Amino acid sequence: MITKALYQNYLTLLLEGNRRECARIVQQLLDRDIEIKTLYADLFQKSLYEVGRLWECNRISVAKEHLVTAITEGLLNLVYPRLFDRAVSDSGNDRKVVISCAANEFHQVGGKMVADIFELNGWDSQFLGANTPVDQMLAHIQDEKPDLVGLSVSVYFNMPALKAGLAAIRGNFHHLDIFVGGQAFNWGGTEIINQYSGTAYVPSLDQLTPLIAA
Ligand code: B12
Repeated sequence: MITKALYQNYLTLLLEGNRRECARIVQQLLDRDIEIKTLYADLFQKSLYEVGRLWECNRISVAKEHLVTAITEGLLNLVYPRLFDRAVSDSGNDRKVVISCAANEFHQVGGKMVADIFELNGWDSQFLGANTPVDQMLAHIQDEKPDLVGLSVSVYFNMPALKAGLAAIRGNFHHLDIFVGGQAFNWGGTEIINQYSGTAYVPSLDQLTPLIAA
């Protein structure tokens, strides 16, 4: 549903900082009932990865990268009516998931997308955002008693922070299922997951399905 031409047009507008036109494109896709996972992966994620590549080879500034991210975070909110419509029509499943970035992890878009996909499928999903200190996350889990906890890590140097988070959750909540994801795993780290029982690595939105259905 997202053609090459549409993607290229969107990317150009995004890099120009034209959020009005970007919003128009996204709204049109939503009006045509695009699958949310497709919108997230094939438009938002794909364009942000490209922006990261352009930034890495010095073809765009840090300021532009920030602008693009801020626009994308705004566009995610256009999905809200559909998110809660679906969640309400599914009348909820009484299951709760808490999703957070690891401590010191500032990349929050991916984790938010994951939270949205759970919400869309009738879960009560709580996204704690970037850089959540471990003690605060533990207190939140204690208060909310979720069925599942997800942790996001994008930069490889935050793997020790992820490990600390996993150790703390497992140490305090022995039977709580945990799932992790994010680009840091492109550089390794699955051996860390194997040290904590009941913990799974989920590489993409598509592969969330078994967890959502469980
Ligand atoms: C925007 C951005 C930032 C913003 C983030 C702001 C925000 N509000 O999120 C800011 C400016 C803070 C930032 C900072 C940095 N960044 Co940056 N950033 C990016 C950029 C351009 C986009 C990130 C993004 O939103 N991607 C889109 C989302 C949708 O993709 P995603 O995160 O992969 O999520 C998907 C999956 O991974 C998965 N997933 C993600 N989380 C989870 C969690 C669970 C539980 C599950 C199941 C799945 C899952 O599902 C998502 C949907 O499919 C990327 C480029 C890129 N390739 O992504 C670089 C990138 C991630 N950044 C990078 C770097 C190096 C940095 C800095 C170190 C730069 C610096 N020198 O300061 C800092 C680190 C800050 C920190 N401590 O975290 C590198 C990381 C490379 C590496 N080797 O680790 C990248 C890849 C850029 C590059 N090409 O080099 N960055």
